[in-house]
Amino acid sequence: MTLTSSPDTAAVPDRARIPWLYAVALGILSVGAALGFGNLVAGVFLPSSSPFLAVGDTVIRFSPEPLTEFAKTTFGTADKPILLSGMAVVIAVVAAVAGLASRRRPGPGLTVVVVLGLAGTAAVVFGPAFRPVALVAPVVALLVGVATFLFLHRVAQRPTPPAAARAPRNVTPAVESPPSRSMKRGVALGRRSVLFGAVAVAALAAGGASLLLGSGIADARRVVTERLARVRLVETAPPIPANADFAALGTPTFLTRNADFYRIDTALQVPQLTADDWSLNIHGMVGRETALTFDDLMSRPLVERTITMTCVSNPIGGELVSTANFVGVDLRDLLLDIGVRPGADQIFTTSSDGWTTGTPTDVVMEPDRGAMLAVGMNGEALPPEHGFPVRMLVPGLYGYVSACKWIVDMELTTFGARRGYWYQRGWAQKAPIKTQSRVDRPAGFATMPAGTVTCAGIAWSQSTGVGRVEVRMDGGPWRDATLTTAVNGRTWRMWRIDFELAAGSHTVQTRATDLAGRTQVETRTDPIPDGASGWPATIFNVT
Ligand SMILES: Nc1nc2c(c(=O)[nH]1)N[C@H]1C(S)=C(S)[C@@H](COP(=O)(O)O)O[C@H]1N2
Ligand SMILES: [Mo]
Repeated sequence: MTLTSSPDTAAVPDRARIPWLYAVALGILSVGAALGFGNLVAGVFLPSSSPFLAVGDTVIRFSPEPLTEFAKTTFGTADKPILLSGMAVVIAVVAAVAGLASRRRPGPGLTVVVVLGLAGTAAVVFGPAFRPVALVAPVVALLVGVATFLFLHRVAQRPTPPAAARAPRNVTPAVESPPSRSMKRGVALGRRSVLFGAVAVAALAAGGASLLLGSGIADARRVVTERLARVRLVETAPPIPANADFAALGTPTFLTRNADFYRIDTALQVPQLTADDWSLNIHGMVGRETALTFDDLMSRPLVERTITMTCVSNPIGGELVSTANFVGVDLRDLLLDIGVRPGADQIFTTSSDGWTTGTPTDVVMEPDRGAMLAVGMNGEALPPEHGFPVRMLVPGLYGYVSACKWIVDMELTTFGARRGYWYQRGWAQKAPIKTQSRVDRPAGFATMPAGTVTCAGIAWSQSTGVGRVEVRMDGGPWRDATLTTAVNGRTWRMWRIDFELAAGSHTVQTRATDLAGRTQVETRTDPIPDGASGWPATIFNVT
């Protein structure tokens, strides 16, 4: 017996060896069809039940902290597309190997397809917010994967229908000669490629259609935006003065457009929660347990506040800081109504995708802190990426200990009783925002013309406010920069200053001091565990 059997000599036609290219395609198409249909079905039933995204979420949840930190700081907001692409490559390689392992018998490859399917199902089942309906998508994906694999395996192994079935028995060879071998080949390739191609198109169509399935969030947001336009605010944010930034010199604009607002979260797929579906369960050490609907929230007095948010992961000079006008309910007032029992030192919040954090109760209950449950951002409903329909905000605390997006649960408890997501991963339990400054102009390693060189940037110290920014060139004496009009203590403030500089390499450094007289710390530390410190230094050239 030979290892390679030609179609003519194979005793058992379905043991024919599949050409390697078809074997690779067999594996990839089976798994691709499974993922495409899994995504489509998830889109119809429950978006968070997509097996592919659930596996991604699981990868994030179990990634060691240094890896996630590396991903966040290296790729920023692109970390998620990069993770998903990486996963797609790994899965494609595994699928190709599965195909190659099944060039004769379907068994080995089929096993791999089933294992992948079960992994996707497990990721959904053990995900943060499992509901039985979430099983539909991964189970459909598994079945589609198995069926596609078996179907394509047959197609690949039986390129042509058996000769006997094709050629009429009693036709004389002289009249109609049997197809030559090369012709048979052509027919085989044709049929096989057509069927493989059809499966590829179906898988892509299913995957593509899942993207088109609007989640209804756009409509739900429009309704909330219109509602917000009609409400009477009990507290409005004063208009931002025209000279509140040095955007013409390269600082950010005072208010950050929603599309430009920095985004940090662990959600691979933005939770698809509508205002109608939303409710917030407030329980634990409270006066009376309360379940708030969106209407309940909107019927409370609504306030508008201009707040600068900062991420603890922001490195010196980093971009993870933005400012917006937020509309929502005053959180202190709400908690005073509900009642907080003595000893409840932690407000533990959970998002609809299972992320958690703990915020110090005493900070939220400070009369001037301005903590809120926000529903609006810069004149619109919260964008889905920023927590639609409701998120929490506490000026002066880094986002990871205060700013729960897609918030659905609030438990008044103690710090001893529950540990939030990032605290479990080595970050500080409490994290007030550190006074910081940043140089926006000149950009690092920029070349500026000799003479008067204008430097400009931002500084923040929520929720005290920036009182002073000092700047020095090449280690020289500190000079006071000109500051923009202060908007409020919860927001950043921009600065500018001119230097007369000769040609050569220069280094500009800044340090901010808040209105309570606390100066930005000189010692450089990493973001972990409670935020980066140190004076920024920007090197540039003058010619
Ligand atoms: N549900 C949820 N909320 C979250 C997070 C998250 O991962 N999940 N990340 C927090 C962190 S670390 C920050 S800095 C802020 C960022 O809010 P933004 O994306 O709206 O700028 O959200 C916070 N709220
Ligand atoms: Mo953050």
